[in-house]
Amino acid sequence: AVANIGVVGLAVMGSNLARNLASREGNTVAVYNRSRSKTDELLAEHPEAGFAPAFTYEEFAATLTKPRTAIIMVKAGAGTDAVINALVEVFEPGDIIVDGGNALFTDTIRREKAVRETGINFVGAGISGGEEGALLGPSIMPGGSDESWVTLGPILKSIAAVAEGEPCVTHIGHDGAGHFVKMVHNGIEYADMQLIAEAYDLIRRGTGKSPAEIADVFAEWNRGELESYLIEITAEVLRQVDAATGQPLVDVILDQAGAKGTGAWTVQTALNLGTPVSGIAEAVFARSLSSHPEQRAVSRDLPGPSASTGFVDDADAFIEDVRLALYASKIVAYSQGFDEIRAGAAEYDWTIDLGAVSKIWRGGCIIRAQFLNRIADAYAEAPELPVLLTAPYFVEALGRAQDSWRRIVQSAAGTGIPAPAFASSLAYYDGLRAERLPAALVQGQRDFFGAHTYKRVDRDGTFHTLWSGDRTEIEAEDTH
Ligand code: NBP
Repeated sequence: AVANIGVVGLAVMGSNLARNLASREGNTVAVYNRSRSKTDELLAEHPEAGFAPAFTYEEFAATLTKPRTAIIMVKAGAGTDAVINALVEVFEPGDIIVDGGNALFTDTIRREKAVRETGINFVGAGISGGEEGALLGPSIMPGGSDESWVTLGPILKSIAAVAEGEPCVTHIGHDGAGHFVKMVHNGIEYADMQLIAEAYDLIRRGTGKSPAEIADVFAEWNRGELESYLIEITAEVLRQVDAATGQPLVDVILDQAGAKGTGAWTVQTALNLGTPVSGIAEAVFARSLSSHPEQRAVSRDLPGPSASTGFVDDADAFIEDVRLALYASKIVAYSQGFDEIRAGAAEYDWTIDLGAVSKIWRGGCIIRAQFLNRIADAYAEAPELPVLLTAPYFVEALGRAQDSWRRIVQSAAGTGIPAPAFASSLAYYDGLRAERLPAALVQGQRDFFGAHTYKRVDRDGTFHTLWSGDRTEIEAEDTH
């Protein structure tokens, strides 16, 4: 046995992670892939890494020092189960199996339970940052037991991205906690991308500026409170010119956004938890809407607004309004995401340090941004904060932004430019603020057709109105 860590699955993510591990002092990395060709290729291309190759699971186990530690980087789903089953056969109690793929957290909970019975530790770890992150330093969100963190912590810290001197990894919580947090990270990423896309669309259609000019706007924004990786790459994408046609690349890319499913998981899970992640949901649905060309084709001639849809009078003022609307909506999206993590922790009995989560997202991952420091500050001050956006810093920012935010949502609606994530974030904000919600009327309707009962503002108890009788009110059993 020569290797202190192993990687199973040598496609782009696994081979980059293996190279990252091998580049760290003191590591010898065992590598295994189902089809031999990927292993051979990696060895040939990276002799400097000093990999210890294995061509069967038995060899892989024999190559690893005890307690054996292996990171699985295969296609999430059946592939993960196949590899886990194979490793359980050749590993021993005390060894550690890490799934670094994008597993659904409920799969991770199931796998952890099954593997634990063999005495082997199982850790589901969300790894963010794409192929470059895997190679140079990802943000890592490991779940699993406290014991496995003792062995795994130093290894993961050595390969993670570093933000402000701190490694972008922390033990998130037990069993599925890491993959849950990674899922919500991806959901927030969907929302952030959609909000940026809406900002671009509003500026383009509102001011007539070219993509290259809008690239300059984003580059400028990236020097202020919106500073983030996503804003930075947005400027780069908008500046790109298509070599074949000489047009802006963004104008020749088909406008149908793809998705790999983690955004949908975030929303499905939020629905189960009863957590309103409306900004994330709008982002997922905006991608779905874009990807139905047949529906869009038959809808093209639907009537639009009768008001003039000419360019705005003061482009600079409009752009500043869009910037503030983007910032406010972004605060809402992150607040909703952290709300989902809190709800998930309560449901699945995890202790999750929300401030620590925001800190490990400052580097290595797609949503990395200065902004995350503000979230860390908010939770440092009030760890049990029930709504992130009520932290003093965000209250101030929302107060500063809200007039602009309202103007932009109004102007989007008035001119027929779809801005679903901007609009729903504002509606969420106003819903939270409302002294009274029309939920009272919904309760009345539910009582009318289903005798679902209601509570009163002025008396304890549960009540039902005899709608089909004399319409007097009676005390009722609490049914729902
Ligand atoms: P893929 O998701 O494309 O998976 C390919 C790998 O899975 C190959 O090594 C393949 O082996 C192996 N595999 C399959 Br498929 N079925 C297997 C089985 N039954 N037994 C053993 N191995 C099997 O690779 P990737 O893009 O490198 O992603 C790896 C993981 O990382 C995924 O879970 C992904 O969701 C996650 N992730 C990806 C990114 C990203 O930016 N790409 C970011 C973050 C997380 P073979 O060579 O023999 O076919």
